[in-house]
Amino acid sequence: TARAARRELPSHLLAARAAYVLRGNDTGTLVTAAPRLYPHMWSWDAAFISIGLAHLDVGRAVAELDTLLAAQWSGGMLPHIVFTEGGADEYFPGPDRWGTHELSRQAPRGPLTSGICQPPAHAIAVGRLLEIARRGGPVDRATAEDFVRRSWPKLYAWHRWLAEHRDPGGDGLLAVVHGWESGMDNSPRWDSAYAGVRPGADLPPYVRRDLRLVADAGMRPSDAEYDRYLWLVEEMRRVGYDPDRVVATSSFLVGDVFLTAVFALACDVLADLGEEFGEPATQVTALRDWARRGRTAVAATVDPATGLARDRDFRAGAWIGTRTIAGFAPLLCGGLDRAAERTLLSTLDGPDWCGHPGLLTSLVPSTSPADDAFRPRQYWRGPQWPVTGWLFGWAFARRGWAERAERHRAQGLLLCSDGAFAEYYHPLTGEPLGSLDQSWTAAVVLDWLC
Ligand code: 9WN
Repeated sequence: TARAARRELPSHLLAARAAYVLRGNDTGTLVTAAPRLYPHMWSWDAAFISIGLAHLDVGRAVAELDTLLAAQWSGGMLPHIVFTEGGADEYFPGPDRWGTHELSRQAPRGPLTSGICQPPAHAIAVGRLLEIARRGGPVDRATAEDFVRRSWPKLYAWHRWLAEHRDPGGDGLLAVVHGWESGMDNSPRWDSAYAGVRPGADLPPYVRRDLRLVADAGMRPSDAEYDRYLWLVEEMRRVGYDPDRVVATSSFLVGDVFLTAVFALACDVLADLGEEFGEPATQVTALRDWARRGRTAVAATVDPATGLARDRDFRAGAWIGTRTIAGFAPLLCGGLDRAAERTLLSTLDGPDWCGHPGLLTSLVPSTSPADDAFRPRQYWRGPQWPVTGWLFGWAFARRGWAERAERHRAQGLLLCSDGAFAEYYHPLTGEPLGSLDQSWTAAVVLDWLC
């Protein structure tokens, strides 16, 4: 069987190797998302990475988030990439192609950043970091508590930016203007919306660098997809990354149900922290309100026919009902009535999803193995991602589903027990795919183990 063919490291070696990966990818002020494929800091990666770092060194975990927060745009946006100095030519699109420092007054002049965002998992990370630090000594505790006080206003500004600039429907369903913002770049979720993105003849030429860095180009998005990714960047450049003009003009504008669920969760975590640390009551109330709106909006996307949550293509005025991991967004943040939630949980456990007989482990695959769009080796079109596994497990624990959370943790560890810390895994065989020694994979494994 697939499992018998895999090597499984014992926990102590797995933990040691995870720590080694995080240390190895550490440039001093930031841990790159991966050693070669992603030589910079990514926003939501940094959140998960800081959780892993907290198990090794609370001060270093705090420094990681400080690096990200230092790159915050003046309007509040946390950029999806913070570029490392010197690594500019190693990843495409790099700072020159984005040109944010020349085109936008809101962008920092240094460090250089991309011009879009990613799912707001940061408050969740801060909450977890604080929990971990409080299990340590007084110095760790003070370091983490001081950090919460320092970072809270910045995280609040980030959440406010999302609520103010990314709710085009006015109902709490937050929109993305690029598939990269979802963190699930080439998920079948985005295929129909990308079909409406027509790269202009004046798209400046470019050379991809990612294809040389994976074992097989079929694990990455196609060239046709990349043309669209770059065209959207071009559109944003033309409006100087002004947040409202971007939303008004981007040919891609999609209500992202998964990002909205993460936002709702993160708003509640940030509100909890705000209450504990005596932050302004009006801001705590605003966070609770955004959380409630987010949960309601997520629940309202559910397709009565399938019970799965859907994204919303604002440009086409249509629901997107692909069978992907995002369909389970309501399980993250809650908001469904009991019957609908029970239906969704049994879909999750059923044969089209985690109960599919061919799966090596029962982590949620990025796309249903029973769907025609399922591609088990290709990125967000089928593989299991340890990091989304962590997020579901953490949310299940928060929702009081201890047994489910524990099962998730055990299955995640089984998937990652080969010690490759792959970016994603073949759900049927457990083959490690994409980048190896991926930082956020190492981080979530450490958190699962400690
Ligand atoms: C584009 C860093 C990032 C993750 C994303 C993942 C992938 C980038 C890429 O890598 O995206 O942002 O070049 O493919 O899809 O979730 O944050 O690990």
